[in-house]
Amino acid sequence: MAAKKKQKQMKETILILGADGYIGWSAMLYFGVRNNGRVVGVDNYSKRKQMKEIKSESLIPIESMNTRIKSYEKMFNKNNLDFHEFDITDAKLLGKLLKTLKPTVIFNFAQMPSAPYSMLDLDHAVWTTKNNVIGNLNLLWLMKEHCPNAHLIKMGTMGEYGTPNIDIPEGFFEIDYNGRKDNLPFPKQAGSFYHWAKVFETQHTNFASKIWGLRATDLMQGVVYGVTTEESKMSNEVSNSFYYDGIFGTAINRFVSQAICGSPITPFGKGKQTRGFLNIKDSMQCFELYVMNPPKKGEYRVFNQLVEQHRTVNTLAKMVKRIAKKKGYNATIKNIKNPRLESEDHYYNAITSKLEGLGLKPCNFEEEIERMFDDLEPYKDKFDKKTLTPKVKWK
Ligand code: USQ
Repeated sequence: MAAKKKQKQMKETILILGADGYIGWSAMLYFGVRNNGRVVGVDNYSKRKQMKEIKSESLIPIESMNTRIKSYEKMFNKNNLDFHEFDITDAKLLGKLLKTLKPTVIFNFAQMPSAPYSMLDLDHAVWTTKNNVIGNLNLLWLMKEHCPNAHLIKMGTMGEYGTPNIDIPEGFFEIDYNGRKDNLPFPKQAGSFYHWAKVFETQHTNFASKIWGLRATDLMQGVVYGVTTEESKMSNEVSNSFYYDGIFGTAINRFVSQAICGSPITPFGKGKQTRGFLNIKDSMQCFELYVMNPPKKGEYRVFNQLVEQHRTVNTLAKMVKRIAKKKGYNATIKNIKNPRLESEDHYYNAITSKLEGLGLKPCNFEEEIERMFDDLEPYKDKFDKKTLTPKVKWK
């Protein structure tokens, strides 16, 4: 397996911004174990605060960062993880850390990840934009000053492209217009203020690479699903968060939760919306492949990071229902009024050949969904069904 073969060779100083999140904490553990250098996390704990704000919580209890790191040290007999609590929109604090740490790889996951949260009201749209766009802009500017050779791996989203009626290339495409040709960024048609914030981050990153020679990997990630990684399943003290509510819960994670807690599975509207999906473990493997295969100085490159595509939410709902039956749950499906404004029946075909070229070996989709039932079963009495209802409307 590609990921294992390269394990011994990794000796980087890795900075993970957004280290307390669903993806960030999994990455802290993943690289902590596999990297022979330091792995330093930063987070402002905004997600923990937002869960209180929306009166929900991670289904799986999560420990403080201190406890998580101490447990990691005992479990893996390594002491290469560190953590700093601060907000990367504070340029002074971020600059100080970059100057002293001199990271060789920087992951930027320090973004508010929910489309509905950004559509709650004006304040939330503004906050999302400020948090996500300014945080990334600070990072780009301060990388230029303190660690211009570091490799930035930035979390973008497939949602930046929207759902065009043509194939979606990896960031750029050749266009022939009025007899002239050029290789241009693919048009962006995001569907929420969250997704638009990602578009701005993408444009800033591309521009900063061009003018300052930064190396950057921008990953257009599909919808991530799954509960545990190889490391986070080893002990409750290093557990990862899991959200299923109407604001932070995403499609498959919600569908499996609904099946377990006896609520109908809810495709929105016609349910023919198609997206690309990948397991959280696939996501980790992709990150490792980027670290092991960095871009050249001044290179800005884009990967479409998804594995399962051409899946409508109706198809996913039926698949989850079938697997639920196998696991002893009698799930039902109810298409509900779509709270979002989005195309509910459209063409969708994203090119993903770059990751295939790097040797990604994805997990088996159905097996992983089945595993989710096993992972969530111990928490089945903890679901708060009230929070499942999507309440944020686009209009
Ligand atoms: N959907 C349903 N029923 C539900 C929940 C969602 O039909 O109960 C539908 C939505 O209408 C949408 C699709 O499923 O058409 C995906 O929605 P989602 O909530 O799973 O994901 P999304 O809002 O698109 O955002 C998530 C992450 C975000 C990431 C994005 C990748 O929250 O951080 O950027 O997935 S992508 O969707 O490819 O843009």
